[in-house]
Amino acid sequence: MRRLAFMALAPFCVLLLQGCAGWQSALDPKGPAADELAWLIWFFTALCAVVWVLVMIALAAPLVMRSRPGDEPLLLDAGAERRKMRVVVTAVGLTAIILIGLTLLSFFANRTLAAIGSEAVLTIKVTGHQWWWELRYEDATPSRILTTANEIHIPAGEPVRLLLTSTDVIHSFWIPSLAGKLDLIPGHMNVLDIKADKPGVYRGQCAEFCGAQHANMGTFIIAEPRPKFDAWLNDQLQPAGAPASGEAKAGADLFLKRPCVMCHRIGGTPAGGTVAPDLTHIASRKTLAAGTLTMSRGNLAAWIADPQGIKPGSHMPVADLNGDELNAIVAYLEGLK
Ligand code: HEC
Ligand SMILES: [Cu+2]
Repeated sequence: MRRLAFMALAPFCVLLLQGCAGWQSALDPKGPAADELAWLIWFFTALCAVVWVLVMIALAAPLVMRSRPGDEPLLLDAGAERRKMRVVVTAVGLTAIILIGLTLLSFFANRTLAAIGSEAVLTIKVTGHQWWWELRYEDATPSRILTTANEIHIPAGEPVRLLLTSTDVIHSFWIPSLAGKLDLIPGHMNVLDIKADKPGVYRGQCAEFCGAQHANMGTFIIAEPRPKFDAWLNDQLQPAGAPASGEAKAGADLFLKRPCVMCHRIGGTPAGGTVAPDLTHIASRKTLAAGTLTMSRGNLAAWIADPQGIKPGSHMPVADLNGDELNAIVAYLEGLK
């Protein structure tokens, strides 16, 4: 019987545990902030589980205890009353101690989190938009300030400071494998320090309902070894490459003639819009529209042809392009590595 129950439950346990792993899980920590939080989660859960079991036993005990013959329920026994009183006082005292203890643990965990960014090597301003992430890599030299979107590259093993704000509604930045969540609030700057112990890709998600496409507001942290990160940053700081073919050249001209140019920036061209993702190196990103589509020629075309079908309500209008025009624009953007 027991074996049968085990066999029936095993698949669920495996599923449950699998749900705890992966590139977007607070229970699969990949950095010091997430480590601290995962430890808190497990400790709180274990302690509260023990308390819950004890309370359930205390509740069930009187139900199963038989009254002895000769017991007089209405007769007061001063000794027994005192004993019961002592049990209640002890339980209240223990509850207070546990609550204060857990509060202290949270307090010290917060101090650990705050200490991570004290030696931050890099500051990235993250601005939430409905429904994508604008990123600005700060630098004292203006020519080395990088603007990009949705995909956050960081050097692995080094603390990074994120400054979080928003232009429209409240969003929440959450990369569960690396840190806790923190709100992006219009007109206000929040500070979140993160560090990835090892190179890897960690998925994040807007964690505050921010409108129709809230669920399609993903982001990725790509932690790389220092030399690879530096190379990436240098590549990204370059202006967009010149169109490589006649078709791409036609696409570049079209891009500048169409409304695209009002919203999007492409470095090194007159396109200077700032209300939509910077497209200077769009083809170097792994996804489109904040994790909604994977990057490919087909998906680029699909997105430009019908952004409202793919992400209804998003702030990119459907452009009036014929097949050749669409192909030309895609050929151009596809070359912006
Ligand atoms: C009114 C402003 C606006 C116009 C005009 C516009 N876009 Fe966009 N575009 C956006 C916004 C906003 C997003 C982000 C949508 C999202 O992810 O929710 C976007 C996203 C994109 C993306 C994906 C970017 C990324 O980082 O994933 C591409 C590619 C793109 N637009 C190309 C174009 C092209 C080509 C045109 C012209 C035919 C165009 N856009 C016209 C606002 C605009
Ligand atoms: Cu959001």
